[in-house]
Amino acid sequence: HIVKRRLDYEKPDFLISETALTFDLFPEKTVVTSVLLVKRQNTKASHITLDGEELCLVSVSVNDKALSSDEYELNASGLKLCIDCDSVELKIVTEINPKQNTSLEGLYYTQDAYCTQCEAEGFRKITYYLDRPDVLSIFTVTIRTTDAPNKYLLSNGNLVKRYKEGDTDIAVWHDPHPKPSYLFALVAGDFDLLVDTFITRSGRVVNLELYLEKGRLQQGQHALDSLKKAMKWDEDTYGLEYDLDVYMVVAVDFFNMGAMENKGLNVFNSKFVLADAKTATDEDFFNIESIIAHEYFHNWTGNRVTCRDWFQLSLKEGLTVFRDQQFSADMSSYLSTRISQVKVMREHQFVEDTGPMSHPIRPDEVMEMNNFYTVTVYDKGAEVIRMLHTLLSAEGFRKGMDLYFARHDGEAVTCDDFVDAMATANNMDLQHFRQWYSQSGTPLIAVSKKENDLAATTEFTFTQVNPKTADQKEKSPLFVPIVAEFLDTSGKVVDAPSLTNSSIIVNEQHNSFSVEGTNLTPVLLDKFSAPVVIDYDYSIPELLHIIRYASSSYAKWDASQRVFSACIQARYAMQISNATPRGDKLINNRNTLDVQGVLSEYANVLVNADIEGDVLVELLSLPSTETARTGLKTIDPIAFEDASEYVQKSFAEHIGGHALACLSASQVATYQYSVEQVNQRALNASWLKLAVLNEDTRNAALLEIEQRYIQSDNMTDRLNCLKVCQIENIDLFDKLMSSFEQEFGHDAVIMDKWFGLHATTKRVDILAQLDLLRAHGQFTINNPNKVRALIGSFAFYNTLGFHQKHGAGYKYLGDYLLDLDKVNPQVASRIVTPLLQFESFNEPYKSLMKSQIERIFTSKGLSRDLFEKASKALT
Ligand code: BAL
Ligand code: ZN
Repeated sequence: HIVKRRLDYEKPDFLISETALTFDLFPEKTVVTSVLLVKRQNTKASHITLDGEELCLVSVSVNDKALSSDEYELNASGLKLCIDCDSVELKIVTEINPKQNTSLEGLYYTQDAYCTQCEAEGFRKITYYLDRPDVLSIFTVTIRTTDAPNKYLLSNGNLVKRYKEGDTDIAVWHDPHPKPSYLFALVAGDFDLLVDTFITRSGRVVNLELYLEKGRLQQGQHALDSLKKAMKWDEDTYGLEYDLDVYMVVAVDFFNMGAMENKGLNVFNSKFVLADAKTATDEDFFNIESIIAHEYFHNWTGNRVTCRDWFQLSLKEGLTVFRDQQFSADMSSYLSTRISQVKVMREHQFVEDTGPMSHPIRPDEVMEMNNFYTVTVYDKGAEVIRMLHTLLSAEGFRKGMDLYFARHDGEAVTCDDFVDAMATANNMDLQHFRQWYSQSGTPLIAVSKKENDLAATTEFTFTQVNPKTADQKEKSPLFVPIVAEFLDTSGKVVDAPSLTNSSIIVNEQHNSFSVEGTNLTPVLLDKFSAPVVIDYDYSIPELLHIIRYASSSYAKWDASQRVFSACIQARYAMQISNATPRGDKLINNRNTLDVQGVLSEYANVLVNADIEGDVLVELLSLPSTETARTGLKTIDPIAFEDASEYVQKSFAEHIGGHALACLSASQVATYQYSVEQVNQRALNASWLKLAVLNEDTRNAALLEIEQRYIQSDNMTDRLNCLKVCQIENIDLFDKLMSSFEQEFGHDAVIMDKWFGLHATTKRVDILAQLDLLRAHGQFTINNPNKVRALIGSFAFYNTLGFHQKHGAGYKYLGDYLLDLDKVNPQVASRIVTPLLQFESFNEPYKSLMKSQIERIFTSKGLSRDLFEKASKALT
């Protein structure tokens, strides 16, 4: 397995100006005829090497002259032949087996339909080609089938012709926009079709077409509405208009990713298209809106301007995630969307950066590109773009975007080109800022304060620590904007003229800032203005002061996470050392914190302060383990989980009585996906959970749950009921889960929720349960959604089941991954993630996890995907 390096990039020797593909579709033997107009760029080049994997070559000819097998070189990764003139027509015929293709990369056939996935390097499983993003070509695609059920024959661009020749149905598509091979798509099958139109701001009519599994037409309406909102939003916010006559979205059940932005023909995982009140949660509705928008936004940030090479992936993904985040914040609640983005960063991206897969948002070395569709490239990438937006303001950012498109429309470019456009348009030096693209790891910003009573000022010193990561030993200070405010003892925000755009710029190892006044409480990193960890020794009273008085709801939530985390760490420290707490309320020391006292005071603040419902729901939620353990290098996962449960239950004891009262008072309205209702349902779920965890109200709350589960008209409430009794009453949980299965057992998409809930249940016999669930009629190892729902949920979220003392949970995952790797390496490589983190756990967990990685590493026939991760973990 070869490692590719970013700095080894070389321009292609040849380009392909036109690509004509003809597909004769048969499930087990599809014939692909490719006619390429090849243009030589480098006159010194005498040979072209085309990428190709798992293909059966039938014939190859140059300018109509067939080559014999001694006129080309063929190996497992490609085809090399001589081209010693500036322009040739190359014709290549290959055969492929879409039905056997369980990797779901290239062209595959499932559920009576053909479908493709080419990003990043899947096109080479269809035909020999220059399968790299900087080779842009005009595609014409002919699809031929004798299979009558293939009613729809779709590809990119505009439909040129649809006709019949004898028994053969033929469709011809032409895409006028030059594109790299990763944006190619083909779909053939029978679907129900939901249609609408969108009139662009310049008055062009675009046909919108959603292709859905038969019988599911109604469930596509939300996705279609979301698409129209996204199209309008991109015109209003960035002046970007759609550029073809038709925009198609096809939903399929078997898909490795969430969705794919192929030009004019998006392919979606059906989980991110289908929704109605009865079958989808508020979260599903939210995700659909955001992913539909994300793929649509790629039409400009990704398709019109694409990446020069795959190391630049964040150029399109970080930027497009940022754009979909902006859109979601405009469509729904800013607070909850921002908090969920920050949770992704803290719970997944920070974790990735502490493990063997740590990489900068623009990686330097890659063995298998599919391994780099990561939270770092996507979500940290979006945070880097967000920092630019903060530094340049919305207006300056828009100017930069305009220049970026003016300069690069139709090109394949680099992250540097993007930053150059931002810098030039704003006349700003972004040299130091660029380091975010090349440096991995999470900066730790230690903050200390020193009061000068005489001058009545406070000096805050920021010390930037950049811990080394698995991929980089040497680090330097980054350019970090920290949005901040300072509260006086009465809760008023003091004037701080040294702030630029509300930000403190930390750009050296030590930066100091002086603020007028003493006894100040700093509110730091508001809205998570940079992907960093703030290490300031907040006392509990300071945190409660922020929760009472900070001007930003985000800051209140962040402070509340610190209150809970301090309690969890205190309890954990006590459990680990088996000591009894000394009960000193005010000392901010993990070992001596009076957890009950803090929780009681905190509950008091929540009950008595006038807090809006959408903020309250966030303040009632405990942090995840990953957030709560901040600062602890290794933990005992079981003891930590116990500590977290103890804090959760104690908090419920302090606030639970109030919870039931709030719940009963809440109104039940007919389901609508609206900001108000989403907040209300989330708040109800929090109250329900707390009321069940509180001993005094538990029985009443459980009765309420059963009733609500039966009576509710929507999946959100029902799933929330199931989640609560999953924690506290396994008998009721089992009863309701059986009823769920009876009602929805026929529906693959809905049953993923059921598999996920079972997989995260605390049971001593969880592994036997998993075996049973794998034998369920709806489960198949070939479907990534099923595998993620069952095995993924177990490995990522079932702490007690996964981290078993003698390693049975780890072995279970190891066994499964070795089987899965033969079916679908991409999915196997995602689900191995929890095992890679062994350095973060105490013994015996660490060694037991590591031994599974060693076992995987030494197994025969391992995919490039798993090999790369396992080998890095063991280095
Ligand atoms: N480009 C892969 C799927 C996505 O990020 O939209
Ligand atoms: Zn994307």
